[in-house]
Amino acid sequence: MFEARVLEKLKKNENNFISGEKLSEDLGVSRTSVWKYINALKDAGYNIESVSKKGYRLIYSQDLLNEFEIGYNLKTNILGKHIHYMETVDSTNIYARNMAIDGALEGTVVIADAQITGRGRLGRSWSSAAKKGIWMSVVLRPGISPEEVQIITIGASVAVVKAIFTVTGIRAGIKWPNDIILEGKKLCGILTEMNSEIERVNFLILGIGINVNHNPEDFPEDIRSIATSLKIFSENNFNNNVKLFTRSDIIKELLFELENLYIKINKGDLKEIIDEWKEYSVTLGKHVKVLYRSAEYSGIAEDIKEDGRLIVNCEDGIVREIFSGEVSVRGVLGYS
Ligand code: BT5
Repeated sequence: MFEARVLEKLKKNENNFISGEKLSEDLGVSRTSVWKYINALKDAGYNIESVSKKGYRLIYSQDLLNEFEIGYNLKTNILGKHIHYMETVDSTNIYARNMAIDGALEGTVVIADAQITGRGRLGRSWSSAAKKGIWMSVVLRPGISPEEVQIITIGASVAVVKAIFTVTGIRAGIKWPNDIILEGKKLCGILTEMNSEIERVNFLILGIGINVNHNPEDFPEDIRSIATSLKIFSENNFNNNVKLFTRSDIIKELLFELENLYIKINKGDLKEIIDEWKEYSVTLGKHVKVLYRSAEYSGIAEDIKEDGRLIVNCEDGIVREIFSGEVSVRGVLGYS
């Protein structure tokens, strides 16, 4: 049995011993129960030392993911108040959608250590290696119309970049509409799926995949040259023995940033989101190639509108407004 109260006591005393007697007194349970709880925590992956006459101590347990780790010191009021963690799932987006249909509260977070059939946009797949990344979906019920949904993806990409910077000091860029990139390679993808009526959004599933602790060989061969992780970037740039990043720290900061975003969207404060997006954009001002159905245009990406449309001044003299989902954009020189 996973007992959060025991874990909390051990965490507050991390690296110091706390006696079984004190734990049993503080928690009002028997010494045998304490012993069982400790064993359950060890089974869940925590590194706990037990020494007779001294008691138990938690030794730094690297990058464990579970409801407790995400909920501990979480700074949000709406997002992440309900967390559903699984070791493995087909896709967190599918799971979250089913929970939302069954009435899951807004802000419910579904997260897994591994996805078997992680999904990208337009039927593409998302590689989700076990324990290497953040594979997470959030149930949202915003008061917006279906045409406005694009702003959620735009804003979420800003939230991802800010959260990664706060926790790791690494500054990623945003490639329109929803790719987060580092050194021209994809670090994170966002998939927003909607359940709506004609004028009203019932709920949104905001799915976010971030590559965190991958080594190059953790990616399938066909995407190894276009994908990167925070660990790969750090090894390339800081030239040291990079420790693993703690995914729960990034998740907590991300939920905090997403909540700020969500509050702005519900207030209709879209300009600020777009301005921040522009600050992190690696697309604006670049020569891009737009593939739309069977046609192809080249031009300069000049601006982004409040509804998320990209304005491209094309070489044939026409200024086109591009919606995501209709096109894919690639810099003519390389991926970014
Ligand atoms: C995306 O699609 O970028 C959206 C990815 C969303 C993934 C999250 S994980 C949690 C949630 N649950 C899900 O099932 N999905 C969401 P798109 O723009 O279509 O990009 C997909 C393309 O990116 C693939 O065709 C590959 O080329 C590439 N790709 C696949 N896995 C990748 C990875 N781990 N890192 C970088 N690139 C990847």
